[in-house]
Amino acid sequence: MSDYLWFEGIPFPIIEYEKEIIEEIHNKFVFRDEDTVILTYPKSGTNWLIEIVCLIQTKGDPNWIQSVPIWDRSPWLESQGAYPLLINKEGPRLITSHLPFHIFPKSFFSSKAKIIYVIRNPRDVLVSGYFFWTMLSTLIPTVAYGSWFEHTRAWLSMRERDNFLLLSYEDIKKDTKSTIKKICDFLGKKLEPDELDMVFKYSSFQAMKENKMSNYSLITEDMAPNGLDLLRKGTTGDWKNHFTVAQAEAFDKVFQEKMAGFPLGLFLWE
Ligand code: PPS
Repeated sequence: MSDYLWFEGIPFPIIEYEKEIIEEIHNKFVFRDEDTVILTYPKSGTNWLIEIVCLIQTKGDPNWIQSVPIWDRSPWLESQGAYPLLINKEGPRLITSHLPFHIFPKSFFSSKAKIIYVIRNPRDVLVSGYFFWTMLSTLIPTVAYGSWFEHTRAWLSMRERDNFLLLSYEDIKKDTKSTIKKICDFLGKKLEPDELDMVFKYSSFQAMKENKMSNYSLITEDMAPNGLDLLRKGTTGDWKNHFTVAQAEAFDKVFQEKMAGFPLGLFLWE
């Protein structure tokens, strides 16, 4: 377990994270009402959402997403570098986080800051994470950020709040334009039809794969000696190519146990 930093029962990858910072964020980070947070369990479509929200902010103009790295446009709250950057940033902030509910900054719960929480079929999360984590130079033996079930159950308890928008990777994939409109409504933004087309175009899988500011090709060799393929496949249901029948059955059983009590309509994936 030496490749992890453990905090409040949650493992964090050792690179980029420090216990003191996570603790300070939890207790002292002050949310502002105009902040927007993209919150996910890893591998659920975080970067896709960041790209969409950035493009909504620029009304489809790709200049910003093509000139500034994605992690500077929407800094990762819990990472070492982001924290000083965020507290000194003026105006509305776009913030990314994978933090579980119980470690999230306390100030959020008394603010009007907005959260967009994206869920994805945990079977696909597992497959996506498997391919991604094995490309990092530190071998990661367990799941960073703890259990998908705990993360999802706790954050879903917020789903009726006005400042919380729940989306699923599968819905975004099925009808991207409707989802973009939904995000605009939530953020109080309005796009003309041609602006919406541009947001759609520049946030597509192919456009992101080719955008070096968003495809993680800027990540240094010491962290990922063979490069990182963030935009791997971008599909739903890839787990069927990787799970055995026995694994799929075992997963179903655990899913039913862990997510008992939640309306099944929340989890409409294959
Ligand atoms: S991370 O490392 O946790 O921040 O990863 P995250 O961005 O959450 O998830 C990566 C997966 O999202 C897919 N992705 C996309 N799919 C469709 N369209 C677009 N534009 C897009 N951008 C990212 C990406 O391909 C990863 O999924 P897999 O299944 O591995 O391909």
